Amino acid sequence: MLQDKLSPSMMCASFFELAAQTATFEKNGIELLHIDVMDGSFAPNFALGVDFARQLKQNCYIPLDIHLMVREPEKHIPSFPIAEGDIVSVHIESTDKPRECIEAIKSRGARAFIVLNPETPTSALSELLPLIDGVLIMAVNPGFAGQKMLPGTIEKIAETRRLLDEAGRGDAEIEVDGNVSIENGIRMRGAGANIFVLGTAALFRGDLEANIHAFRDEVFGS
Ligand code: S6P
Ligand code: MG
Repeated sequence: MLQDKLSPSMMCASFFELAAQTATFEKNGIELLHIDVMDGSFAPNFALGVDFARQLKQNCYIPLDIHLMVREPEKHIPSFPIAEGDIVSVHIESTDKPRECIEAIKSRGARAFIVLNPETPTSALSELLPLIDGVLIMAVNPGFAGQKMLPGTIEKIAETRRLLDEAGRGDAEIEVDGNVSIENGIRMRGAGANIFVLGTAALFRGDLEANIHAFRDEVFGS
């Protein structure tokens, strides 16, 4: 069974308390830090970027989970400070060169995930199944925190898990992003997700440490 992992969405963090918040994540064994990168075109907003990722890399030992919501990601992957243990996710619609992106990510020792938007069918993955390390499934349209999970998300997680398993890729992970509350997280995990991006729905409100414990208790049963 794949290891359950938490990946706090850093665009929801308090920039005024970043050092304290990342220290809390280290202390509580948080597995990944989710970094949303947008270009105002592929996704209708701007969020985090290369310099922010670099600062996190220099000041915190938790691996990075870089979510690229930009056109032509192949042009930007070389700028990011990635290494072994990090994840970089690329939207299938954002590039004509998904194989080049996957290779560029893997050549740096990082792990390559393909992202499926709510509207994107799982069939978009087919030729890439042997090459990828995981799939990031969007439960909301890219751009903003605080949205509601779209219908069909749970079924899509289950279908993706089935496709991966049938392709002999039981080792490939499924990450889910958007409105990962405790209630939704239980259903997402039941369908086969093992990496959970936590934003405003479950983490960045009130006491971070208590929220981490509550999510692990209720969703992972640990
Ligand atoms: C959305 C972005 C996400 C959000 C996250 C917020 O474009 O990719 O990573 O930051 O979904 O979480 P929540 O719980 O506020 O939906
Ligand atoms: Mg994201």
